[in-house]
Amino acid sequence: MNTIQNILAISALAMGMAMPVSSFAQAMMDHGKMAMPHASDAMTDGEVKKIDVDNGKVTLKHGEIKNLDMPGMTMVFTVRDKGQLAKLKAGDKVQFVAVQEGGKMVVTDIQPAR
Ligand SMILES: [Cu+2]
Repeated sequence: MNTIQNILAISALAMGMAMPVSSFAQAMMDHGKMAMPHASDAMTDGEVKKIDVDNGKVTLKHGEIKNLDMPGMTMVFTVRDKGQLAKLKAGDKVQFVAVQEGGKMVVTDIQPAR
């Protein structure tokens, strides 16, 4: 092994030892951020305008959705669990949680307002 190869081998070894630790720490932090439920995932108030059980869609007139940075409006959401629509009807006041998923707005939970 000549000197150049030696230096390359040593620096590769040094980088190999240093890199995984920092990227592991970074991955842990990112993962923690993603997995932790946000305090801002609180439920949003809304009113049911229209329900499409077959397609799992609901039209909601909603208040400000803080976690999506969205002002109040009337819009269509996809509901993750279609079964949750069975107990709702147009005119019902609801509380719901919406997230952005693959460019779509998805309601992950929807309950009659108390
Ligand atoms: Cu909206």
